[in-house]
Amino acid sequence: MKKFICVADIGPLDAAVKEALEVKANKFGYTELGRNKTLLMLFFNSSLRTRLSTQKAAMNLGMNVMVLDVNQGAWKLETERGVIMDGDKAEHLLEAIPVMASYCDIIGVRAFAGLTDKKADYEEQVISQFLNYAGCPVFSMEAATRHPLQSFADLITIEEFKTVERPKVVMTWAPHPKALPQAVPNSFAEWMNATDYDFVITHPEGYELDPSFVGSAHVEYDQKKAFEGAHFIYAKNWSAYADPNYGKVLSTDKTWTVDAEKMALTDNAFFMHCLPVRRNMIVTDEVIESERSIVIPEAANREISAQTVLKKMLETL
Ligand code: AN0
Ligand code: CP
Repeated sequence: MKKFICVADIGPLDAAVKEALEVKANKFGYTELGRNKTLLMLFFNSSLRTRLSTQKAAMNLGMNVMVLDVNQGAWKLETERGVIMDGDKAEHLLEAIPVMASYCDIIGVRAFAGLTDKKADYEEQVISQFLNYAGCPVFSMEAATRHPLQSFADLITIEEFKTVERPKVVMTWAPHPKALPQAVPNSFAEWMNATDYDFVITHPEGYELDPSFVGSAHVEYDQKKAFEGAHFIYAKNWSAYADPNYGKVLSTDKTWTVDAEKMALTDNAFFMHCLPVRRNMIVTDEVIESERSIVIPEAANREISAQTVLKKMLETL
């Protein structure tokens, strides 16, 4: 595998999940694969899980790991071509990418949507430059429009916890004080649409996602109706996608917070969230602390999704 940006890059999902579960059962069975191979992880944005789980995954494979926080200790990088660089950015990505690639074998990049220029975000202006100029395998650690390592971990988690063949999975918008990207919900929708699950998205009016990600999902504006009979509730906030409100917070309506009363409408559903989560905005203390909350095993599976992706990349080096 030369790139991991979207669901299509991993191939058939049943085979990918099978491989992930094999990796999980035998994390240290592939330590020779990464010997003398170096992973560079590049962060334009903060991270807890992605940083630690991906580093751990690479170490499980015997790799060496370098982590660079752009904007903290490195030169600030210009990402747009043609800009007169008389501001605070000392270096251009077009030099930085081949230089960084010369020191490593695989590059992981985290570069969130800026949420001001929809076209630039949805063209994946930053990660596509890595794909074009790195000359080595590149994977997304959350780019402008998708977070595939998260969605892969989510899928593994659902496969582990499901008790019916085709579970009803409901992705619900929930309130948050700050504008967040659409990457996590886009990506979750993309992966769920690639399964045969019954997949439903619920959100207030104005929070419609890019139709190409919504795909064949059923959109239900009545959150309580959406929750009826659900086996998994996947909560997430996102900012508006539709013009003229792209990147804006349209509502912080706490009647959308996931609470015990709404969970009672489900078929004893598991509660999921990618984390970090703001308690009593997105979800109540009671629900996230309940025995049906699987946010911790979900986060633990980030190590497994990352190790599976790195393994597949190392196998093609
Ligand atoms: C980010 C987001 O919503 O895309 C990262 C989630 C994995 N969340 C925040 O910035 C709070
Ligand atoms: N879920 C996730 O990607 O978390 P971090 O932002 O902490 O990496």
